Amino acid sequence: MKKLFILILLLFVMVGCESTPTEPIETEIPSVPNGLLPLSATTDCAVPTLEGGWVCIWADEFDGDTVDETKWTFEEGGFGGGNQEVQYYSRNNAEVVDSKLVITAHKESMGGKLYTSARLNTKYKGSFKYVRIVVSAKMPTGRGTWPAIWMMPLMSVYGGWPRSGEIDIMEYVGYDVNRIHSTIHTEKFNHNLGTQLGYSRLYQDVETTFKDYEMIWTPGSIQTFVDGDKLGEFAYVPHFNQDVPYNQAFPFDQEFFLILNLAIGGTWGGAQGIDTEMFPTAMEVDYVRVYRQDYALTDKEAPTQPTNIQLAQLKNTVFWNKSNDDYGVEKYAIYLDGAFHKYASLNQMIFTGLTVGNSYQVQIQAVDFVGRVSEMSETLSFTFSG
Ligand SMILES: [Ca+2]
Ligand SMILES: [Ca+2]
Repeated sequence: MKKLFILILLLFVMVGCESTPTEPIETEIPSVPNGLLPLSATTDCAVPTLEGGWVCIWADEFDGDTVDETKWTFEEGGFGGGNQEVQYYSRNNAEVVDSKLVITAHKESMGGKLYTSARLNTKYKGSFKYVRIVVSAKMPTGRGTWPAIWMMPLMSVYGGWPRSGEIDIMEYVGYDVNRIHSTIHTEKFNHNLGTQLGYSRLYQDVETTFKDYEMIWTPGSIQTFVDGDKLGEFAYVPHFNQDVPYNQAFPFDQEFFLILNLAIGGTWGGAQGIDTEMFPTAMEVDYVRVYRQDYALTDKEAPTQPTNIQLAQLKNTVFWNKSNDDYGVEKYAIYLDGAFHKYASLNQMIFTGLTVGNSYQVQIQAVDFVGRVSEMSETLSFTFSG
């Protein structure tokens, strides 16, 4: 009896011990030069992290009963998307069914148009820069369809289309079955000039199976993928763009928002007419996930020294070889005569407002996302010409 009592007492003591507050487990918060903290994944993303330090910061799994208007805005009307498209966009053409966004085009008259469809964007609700976006989607069927997963600039700081850029992660025209396109438009490279930069490739079963349409966007680089297979790669190369400010070639250093739509007809989608028998036809989207690199946890090394700093064809402009870094160079610090002057987001700098005829000693230092800096570059002597 006494033994049993002792045993029970011991059990109580042990349980008591376990429930006593203990020291919190030490989680090591990395100390980085610019004080950046680790990211927390958004709770509504089914895949909160991806290998390589990517953390989901925005997502829609389309698990509700309706389109979540805290994340999406409907663009409604018969404006034709700037491409003479023939649909009228209505919110009635988008619904959430079985954890998927379904955008359906119908043959029905509305607002002077013969067809209806839907277009949604994340403007002011989700804007992103230097992210990885994964969209699982299934293309509609039919000649005359033109669905897209694409991005437009939030603030258009370099001016109206195409000066502030457009990123077409994925475009599809129904008359060219199974061919996926990926394109960027900028002031120097756009479809009005016939100079847009694009890639396209044939895939299989894009109208019957869901595929991951993906973009990885880092400073000076945009890559696109279909089910992990690289489709497009766009990079800023200052040597080949010496004649223009970097933003005319590559304005992708600003925030962009996402757009999902299914256009009917238009300059491209309607190039081979519209099959009036195909309706209704739908693009389905299973999820949209946006990831950002968790630099605070992943980045361990300083960037390499910028090299080969030289004068560009464009006056008062210098460019240099891009620095390498374990997780990317966020910006370059430009020094004149040993004093900090300005940051440049890519490896080109146009000087303004200096003293005409004065010579300056230019040096460049690369800065990564956690604030680690490279060694200072060699010096370039440069005379400001006004
Ligand atoms: Ca889903
Ligand atoms: Ca680094």
